[in-house]
Amino acid sequence: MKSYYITTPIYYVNDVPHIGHAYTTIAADVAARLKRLAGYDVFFLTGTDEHGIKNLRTAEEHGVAPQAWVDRVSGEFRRLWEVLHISHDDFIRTTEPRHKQVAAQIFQRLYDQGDIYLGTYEGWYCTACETFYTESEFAEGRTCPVHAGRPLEWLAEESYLFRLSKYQDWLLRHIEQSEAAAAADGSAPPAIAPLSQRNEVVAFIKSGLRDIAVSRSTFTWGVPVPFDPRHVIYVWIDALTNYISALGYPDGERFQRFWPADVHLVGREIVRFHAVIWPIILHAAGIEVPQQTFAHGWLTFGGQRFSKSLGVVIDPAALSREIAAESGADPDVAVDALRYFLLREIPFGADGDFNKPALIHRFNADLANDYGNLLNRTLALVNRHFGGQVPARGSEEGGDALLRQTAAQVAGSVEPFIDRLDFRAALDEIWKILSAANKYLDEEAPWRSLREGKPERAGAILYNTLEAVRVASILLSPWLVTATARAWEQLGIPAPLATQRLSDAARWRGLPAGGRVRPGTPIFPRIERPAAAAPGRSGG
Ligand code: ME8
Repeated sequence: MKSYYITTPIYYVNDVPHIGHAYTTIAADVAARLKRLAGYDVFFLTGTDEHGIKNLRTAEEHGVAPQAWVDRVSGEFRRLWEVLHISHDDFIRTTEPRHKQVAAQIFQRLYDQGDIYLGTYEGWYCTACETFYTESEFAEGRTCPVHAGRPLEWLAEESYLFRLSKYQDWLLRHIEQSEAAAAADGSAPPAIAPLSQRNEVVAFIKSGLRDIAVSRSTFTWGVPVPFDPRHVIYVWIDALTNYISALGYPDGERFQRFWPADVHLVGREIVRFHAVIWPIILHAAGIEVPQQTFAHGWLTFGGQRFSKSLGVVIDPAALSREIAAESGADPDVAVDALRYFLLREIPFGADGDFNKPALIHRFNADLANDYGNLLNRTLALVNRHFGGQVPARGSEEGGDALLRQTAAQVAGSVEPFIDRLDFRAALDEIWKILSAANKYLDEEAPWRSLREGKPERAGAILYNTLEAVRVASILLSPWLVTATARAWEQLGIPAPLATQRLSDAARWRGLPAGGRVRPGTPIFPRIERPAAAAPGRSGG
């Protein structure tokens, strides 16, 4: 069985999660679920980044001991992931002993081989990013290039440094080789995607890598440097090792099974840490490097990046509750709508503005109409004219073959889009089935066959339409976790949706005839009210 290992960044616990964190985590979840559907042995990791000055300062501001603070906020992340139906296989926290031990071990190894040395480090630092910036990177007035308007702090302290510069040429070669392999074989991933981010990273490397500070000595909230307890490991070096500590590096069974990672999914502001520093650390330590870092764009609101540090936040759980209240949908179905919307509306990789009217439009047009109503009206006809039993398949005629071909073609084409993390194209593809099925039902018009005294043909048309819904439901299940399970119940298929694979979607006429359908209330009731302003926004 082939394995697939996908990660999200581990999030800082200086504050509760917002929709930006949900965006990455939902994307990773959809990819993980789709690869499970495709039959892969999947490991999906997320977690929290709990050390460093940023978390420490927030705990102090709240008058709480740092461990108590990070326990609390890390719990908020886990609770939100439950609400959003995130199916991670593990949740790693950098304050756990299993992690600290690996971070220290890697650090020791790099020191023993001479890649880490004692010096002093001076520079301008952004605490929100936990990063030093050089003059060429400053935004106006010596402010942070990521957190608009935030002043940088001058830091000068004794620090261990890592010989990043030594590995510059290796890294460029590695990136080029991965791209040559990808060009030769479409299924091999380039080391950095999308191309815009790759170009930015390569230009950065070519401008000359400098050795970086990898320890701090002015506070103690971190993993102690094993050979010099006056220092703690710099929070980014500590955090990056989560991707292997969670697998039980070096001897764990999971490490053997899942490393190297297939993809580290990150926001574009942290692509350099993942695509420059992390592969160099791994390579220096003699560990295989991940296949790919994929840096997606920023979710913005009125053009401003969602960010607690910037004071622009939406709580995804509150937003889902609001959608549920406005539509009358089940709260879990409202969560599905949010999962769907975020990955349908914005091309993954580009920045995109969050817009609630657009969400409502997608809810009504795509989910309530194209998917939900297709199921409702077909089941109503089956109920009325066939006593609630899935009619017989009949022989193929009229538009049947086209519908069958569309479904088969789509079922076979979704996975490669997910391998490229092109969620939008994957959904566009799946929508071909729903559009074809809606058109098919209208054009084949089973009510006409009934009037003409051809109930078998009417039954066959309804059968094929339900079959298209069956195929679409399997393919949509990574996005619409609850709604597809409801649709599945209504179709009355005995085998649970959770046991289905992509191969079941690819098999036309898999719906058992004669089964009893169970029409229920509409899964996605239309939202009739005009959209209110987006919730949870605190000053800008
Ligand atoms: O950077 N749009 O943690 P963090 C899109 N602890 N994605 C967003 C977003 C937005 N407006 N806001 C946040 C850290 N994200 C480090 C990571 S990994 C070894 C250490 C998502 O809490 C996106 O994935 O600041 C971004 O990279 C991440 O949250 C930053 O989370």
